[in-house]
Amino acid sequence: MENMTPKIKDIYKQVISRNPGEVEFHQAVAEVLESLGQVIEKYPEYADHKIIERICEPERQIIFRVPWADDKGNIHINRGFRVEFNSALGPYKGGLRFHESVYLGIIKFLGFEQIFKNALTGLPIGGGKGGSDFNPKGRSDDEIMRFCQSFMTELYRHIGEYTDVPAGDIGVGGREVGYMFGQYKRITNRYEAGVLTGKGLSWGGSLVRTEATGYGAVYFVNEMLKTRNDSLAGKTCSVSGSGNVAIYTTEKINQLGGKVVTLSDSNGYIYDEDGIDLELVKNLKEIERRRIKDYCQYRKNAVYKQGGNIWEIPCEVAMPSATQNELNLADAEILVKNGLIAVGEGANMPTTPDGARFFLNNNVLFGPGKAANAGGVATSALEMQQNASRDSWTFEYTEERLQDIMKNIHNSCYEQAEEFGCPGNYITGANIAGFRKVADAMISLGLI
Ligand code: NDP
Ligand code: 2IT
Repeated sequence: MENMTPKIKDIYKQVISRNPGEVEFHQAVAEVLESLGQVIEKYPEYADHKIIERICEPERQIIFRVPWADDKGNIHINRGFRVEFNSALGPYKGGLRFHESVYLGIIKFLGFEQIFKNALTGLPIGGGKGGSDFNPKGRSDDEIMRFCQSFMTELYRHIGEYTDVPAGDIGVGGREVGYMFGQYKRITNRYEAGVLTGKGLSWGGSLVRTEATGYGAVYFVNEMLKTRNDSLAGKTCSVSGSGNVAIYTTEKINQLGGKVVTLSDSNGYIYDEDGIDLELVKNLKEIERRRIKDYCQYRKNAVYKQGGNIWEIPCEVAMPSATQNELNLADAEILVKNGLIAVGEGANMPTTPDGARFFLNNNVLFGPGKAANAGGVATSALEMQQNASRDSWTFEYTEERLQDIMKNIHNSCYEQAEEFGCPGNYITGANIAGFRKVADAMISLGLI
């Protein structure tokens, strides 16, 4: 809060008192508002139109009951959410998260971030997010299906290809999107492919969507490195998580000549000094749905550290790709001491604010999530384009578009940071670039 102008600080205080207890949401709002002081000074119309106050208030918030029965017939009640945050630039767009930690504050932080991220892509998508406190771990396929069907039985009335287009996030991948799309189609009697993204390739999905977040994050890091005449080739990299984003981050780093030596899950991390064997990881995680520690059964040089701190492993590039606040100030200090030069946030808000500040103060290239991980949602928007034209593009063409989009995002963050007097600060650059796009559209659309 110390970096906010007095006027913006007042707005922030109101956000806290209107949304009590939602600490992740407060954190995400603070990070954006800290970047906006000079913007409001230079463009007073944003203040006249109360854009900041309006942007912090979701357009609509939906909370609903999700009842389902497990394989033994026991009944469970979960809570479902969809926060439709901002539709100035297009239909609400953003993933669904199924994780036991989900509550309104997490969905709101993710939805808020999504507004600016989606604006940065340059594609016509507004911001939203949803999910449930459902814990999918250890659940059978049938249980997952019943849960997804129950979830969609309420959600279907709120979404649509011109209204709100969900996709995956933590705990929601191709399998879950399939069950939800099936239920949507059944209830509505409409094959409305553009209502969800992250679909299977044989029924309306896009090539590269599965890879897009990880690939895009690596492209972003490579663009940052280019500004210092450097590249990923030969770099030792640490990636956290072992889900969708972590796997395809690892794949693209390998393709660009870097070496990933770690992966993790919520129980611990693996360290493989020879470089992660990605085919083994894909088999364990994507096909067999096992834990990352099992990797060490097949790779004798690899070690597993239960409950360990992944950021203790020396690396030049760190790509936190698991969850929010997984990298704190103490971790940042260790990483910098060990020779870190760049961070690309594959996850949403994985670095704590003091950790991020430490990186900036120590000349580490820092790609914030809303810019670095925008490749996933950007490719979702490409999936929507293909659905609208009933077309499907090749892998090469789609990947080329993704790469262009990531370059453009990098350049607009870089340029906005320069324009507003903080060169190399991609946090401020991303916040300002995203904010201005949405703010200008909101003014044009009138007081709605
Ligand atoms: P997955 O469900 O595929 O994988 C999540 C990974 O993160 C798992 O390894 C999981 O471990 C770990 N993880 C989740 N929660 C926690 C936690 N509380 N503490 C420690 N580890 C945790 O999700 P994704 O890979 O899709 O998402 C990862 C991150 O990337 C999230 O922040 C998401 O919001 C973000 N993101 C995802 C996009 C996408 O397209 N999928 C797009 C942009 C951002 P475990 O199995 O033990 O839970
Ligand atoms: O955080 C994110 O950008 C996502 N989970 C992807 C959202 C999407 O609509 O593809």
